[in-house]
Amino acid sequence: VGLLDGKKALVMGVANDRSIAWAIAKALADQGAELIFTYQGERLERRVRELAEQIPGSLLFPCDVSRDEDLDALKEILDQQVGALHVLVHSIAFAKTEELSGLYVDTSREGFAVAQEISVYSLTAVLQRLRGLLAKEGGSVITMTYMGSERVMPNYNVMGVAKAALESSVRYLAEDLGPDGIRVNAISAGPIRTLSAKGIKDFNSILKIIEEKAPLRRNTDPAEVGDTAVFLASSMSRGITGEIIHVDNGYHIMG
Ligand code: 0WD
Repeated sequence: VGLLDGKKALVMGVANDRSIAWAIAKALADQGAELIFTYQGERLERRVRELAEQIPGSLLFPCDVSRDEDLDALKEILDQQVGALHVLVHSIAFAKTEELSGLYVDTSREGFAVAQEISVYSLTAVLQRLRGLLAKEGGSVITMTYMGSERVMPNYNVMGVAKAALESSVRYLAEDLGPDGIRVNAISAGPIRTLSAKGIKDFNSILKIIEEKAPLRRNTDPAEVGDTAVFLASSMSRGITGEIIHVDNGYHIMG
């Protein structure tokens, strides 16, 4: 028997097989969860469909989180097709490449707004629509953050500020949705080489430093994030909400 038998999980943010969302999806499916994927748009459809097909029985819908009509359509189709939702994985972020190098002080108004809208507000926007489905049998919401929210990391800039806002949203959302039996938590993962990470300048040197300095002397394996997501999705973590769990081989404790 799996820890997530009979549970339905919506996973948002698979772009390719390196995406953290994909590692989480595989881990949830291994524990018996039924999966529903969303992809950002046509550009990603074929790739995400090929991945989704590796998990028999999974569903797939488009959803660009910057579009209210996409979010409304997602709510409608899920209301029709699933009786209840137990897990929501939000693994979505975006900042313009030009904001991820140089000085934070040079962030543009537009670059700031886009990073906040896609990386922070999208979680709230999704929950406005899906809280009803998540409340039916109790739900667990998991979003992805990074230590650049707590400390200054070179080049992370506007995304660090966005992640700070995301972590704060996790706490406000946990309070708002707690009475409905919905828990909201974030995983703060160590750096992982994904499509998004490509946008961050000098990513390789960050990985090297972590290998030398993290207490466990290695970088984060996406499967480690997946296993923590299983814990947060399951009733094993039923007493935990509003929490940020670091899955970074301990790097965040180091001076
Ligand atoms: O080191 C890392 N990779 C870390 C990532 C360390 C700690 C946290 N994270 C976070 C990211 O900030 C993000 O919140 O994990 C989450 C997932 O990121 P990822 O797996 O590293 O990156 P990726 O595979 O690129 O998935 C993020 C996806 C987008 O990919 P691209 O690269 O095409 O922007 O977020 C999705 C998109 O598929 N996304 C959207 N989805 C719907 N609507 C939108 C949108 N408007 N914008 C981006």
